[in-house]
Amino acid sequence: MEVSTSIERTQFAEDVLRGLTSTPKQLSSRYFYDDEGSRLFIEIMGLPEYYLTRAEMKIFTEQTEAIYAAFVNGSDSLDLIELGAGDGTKTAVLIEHFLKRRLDFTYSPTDISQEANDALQARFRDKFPDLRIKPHTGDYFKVLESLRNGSDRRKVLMFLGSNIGNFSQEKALEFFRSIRSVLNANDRLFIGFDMQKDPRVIVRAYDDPLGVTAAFNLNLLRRINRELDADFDLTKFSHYAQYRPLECAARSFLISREKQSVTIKALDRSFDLEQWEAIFMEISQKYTHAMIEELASESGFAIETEFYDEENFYIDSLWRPI
Ligand code: AVJ
Repeated sequence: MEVSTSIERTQFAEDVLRGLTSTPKQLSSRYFYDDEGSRLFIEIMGLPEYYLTRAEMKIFTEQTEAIYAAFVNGSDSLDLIELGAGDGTKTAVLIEHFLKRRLDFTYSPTDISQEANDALQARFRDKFPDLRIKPHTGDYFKVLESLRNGSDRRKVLMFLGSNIGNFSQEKALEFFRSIRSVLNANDRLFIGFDMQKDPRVIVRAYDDPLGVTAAFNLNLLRRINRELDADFDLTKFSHYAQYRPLECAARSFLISREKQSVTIKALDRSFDLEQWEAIFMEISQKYTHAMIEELASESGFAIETEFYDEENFYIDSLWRPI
């Protein structure tokens, strides 16, 4: 059971207040991942329409040695740090290979969820008894600060799963710049990007016929009901996903099917929704190669090596500080 601290809950309440008093109304996808949300996301990763996980997994299983070689690149040891590790399935493929190669390395999964970190650690201890694992729990930015050290042991930071897609372009740039500020010249950043493709393929991935993605979005309303003592009636909302090819952006919304008022007791107020009013829930940015190059150069990196899947659906890109 996830127990959030009162500081986290206050932050959540503040963000919900800010979002529901904004025009247009919005809620942040960073709050999707309570226990039920994390479970639903695992279910999404197994859906045939959600190609992202499979594409990245294929890159990891089919190009393991090339990824290993690019990470090591002459170093005799490294610290592998994963931001937002989740269930670590993809990383397990790399770790298994690194151990087989007898590389001297540590693995530091970092996640905002203590529960996710504990579960990952238990599973990896079991699966890889020789692995040196040092999990960090907390916000990405706090974890980054703890990485600022003078050690010249090579650090490879991984940010997989196209998690970067949930950031606006501006936030993504800010994030990469703050990573850049804690890296040494010999360190590397390894990022998973979901590429621009047939818009229909993208829309299907975010609007699956079983409605798992709809449930994943609606679950945030349930979380607000539970944690902030609200009365959202989930049956009065429907999930809507779209893709805008000119911006390469997939967005999802919850649409109020009727005119209604919702009360959030923890905020001591009510919010009115018009019939068909949309609450903006999530951006899942897709990328062109030019966008990736621009992000890298604007944040002080150069692209060193890239790993594509065979459909060119997805890229794992290795960046070097410049
Ligand atoms: C975890 C952010 C990569 O945007 O594709 C999946 C979350 N949202 N289905 C994504 C998500 C709807 C996912 N990321």
